[in-house]
Amino acid sequence: MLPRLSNAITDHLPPSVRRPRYDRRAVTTGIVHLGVGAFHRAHQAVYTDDVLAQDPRWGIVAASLRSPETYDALASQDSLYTVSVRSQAGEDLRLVGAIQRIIVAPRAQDDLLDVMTDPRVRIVSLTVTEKGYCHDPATGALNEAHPDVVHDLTHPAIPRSAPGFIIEALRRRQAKGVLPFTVLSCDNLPSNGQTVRQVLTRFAELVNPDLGRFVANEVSCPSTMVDRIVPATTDQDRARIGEALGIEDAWPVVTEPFTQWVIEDRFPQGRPAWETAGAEFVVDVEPYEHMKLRLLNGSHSTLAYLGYLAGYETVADTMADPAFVRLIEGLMDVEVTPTLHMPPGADLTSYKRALIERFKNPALKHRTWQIAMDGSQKLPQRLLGTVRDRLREGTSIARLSLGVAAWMRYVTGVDENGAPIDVRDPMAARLRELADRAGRSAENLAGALFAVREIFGDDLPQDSRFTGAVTNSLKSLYEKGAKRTVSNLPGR
Ligand code: CS2
Repeated sequence: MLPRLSNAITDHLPPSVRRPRYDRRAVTTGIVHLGVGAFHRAHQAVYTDDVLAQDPRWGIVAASLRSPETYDALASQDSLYTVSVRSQAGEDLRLVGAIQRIIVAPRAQDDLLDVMTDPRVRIVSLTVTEKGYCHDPATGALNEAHPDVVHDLTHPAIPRSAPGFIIEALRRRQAKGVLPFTVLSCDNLPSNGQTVRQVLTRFAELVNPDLGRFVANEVSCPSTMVDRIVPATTDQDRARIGEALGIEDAWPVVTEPFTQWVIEDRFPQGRPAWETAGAEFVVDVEPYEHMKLRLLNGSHSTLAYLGYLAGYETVADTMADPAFVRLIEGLMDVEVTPTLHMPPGADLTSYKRALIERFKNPALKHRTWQIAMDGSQKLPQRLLGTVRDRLREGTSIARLSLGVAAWMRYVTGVDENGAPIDVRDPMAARLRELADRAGRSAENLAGALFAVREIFGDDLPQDSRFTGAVTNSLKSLYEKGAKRTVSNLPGR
């Protein structure tokens, strides 16, 4: 049995393993992070870990809003964990100490709200995934009928949702005369700062108009573009990393060498010098965010649905098929790139070349099934915004439509061999019911799904160029299957 990771044991690690270069006991809490998943631990927490060596005021108290899993794994190892960076070149291990402690929100609302009210906390950051914002994905507006929103408005002291915690904490800060924190969304949403701001302002208005004005006028919500591929950790990862460390880490995170963080510099109460760790501060994040959501995440979702249907387990497996590489290159070059408006100096050609290599990284086991999750929340910003821009220009949408059709085929819940698909999506039940009623007819299925307004809005179902292209692709998926449909696509 290996000894368990803890503060006391870090001196016994192999010398090649980097560890916190600061005294963890001297760190104070400056950030509360909601959503302590693998992505946060391999991204923002690493940038913050770098900064803590110069400035100990930015320790992170991280909360999980749902399951106690991360707490259960990390609490008894002093919230320390390993970040493994994997590529064909090998594996680089590093211990991260930026997270001071973890709170399981559903059983400790008071504890979390107390920390969020502490004047030393100046940033509340979030990675709660698209669905955690309780918004309508097509419009970005707060979904006032969302069960968690309804709950949090009637029980403000024991919130469930991220907006519920933030608004109650801001209300308490306002009542005590404590300046508000900056809200930093690190999720893959379009204009994530504006989206979170819109959701929070409306939520606060529903609590009371004065709080609504306070949030609208006093709370800064800079937008960010975050990028690092972080697949779910596997038992194999745990075993391999444990062996390399000579120490058991109950939940290491595994990621790629690439990392990027572009942030709008609007932090009235101050912020860590994340630029010293490689983050880029800009006035307007939107062009970077479009670039990333449309090129990376749009390709990812397309690969996830088509790759899964074609029987591929991981993104790397899918990208080992040259027909899929051609599809993604065509999608990026022909259909996405003309919709992007980058600042001078941005090099899209190398960005795209690097993306293809990142997707091919065989050392990462990024399951197509994992990326396929929550498609109803992802499609609008990953594919449909691009579709709208293309339709406005009157240009082709063949590959974008195939991605949308593959999502439709996927949410039927039955794969090409008749086996069940475990569809994870907040709308899964509704989508499944529509699919069951439609049967195996591409026209019926596409027609039923186009009517889901939260995804397609009011405009797209009216445009026969879009509905026609998606329906044709769906027909091909039913008749020929995903592999042949992709192979039959023309080149760039
Ligand atoms: C992925 C993203 O799971 C998904 O939907 O597309 O998590 C992706 O890996 C990250 O956005 C990369 O930065």
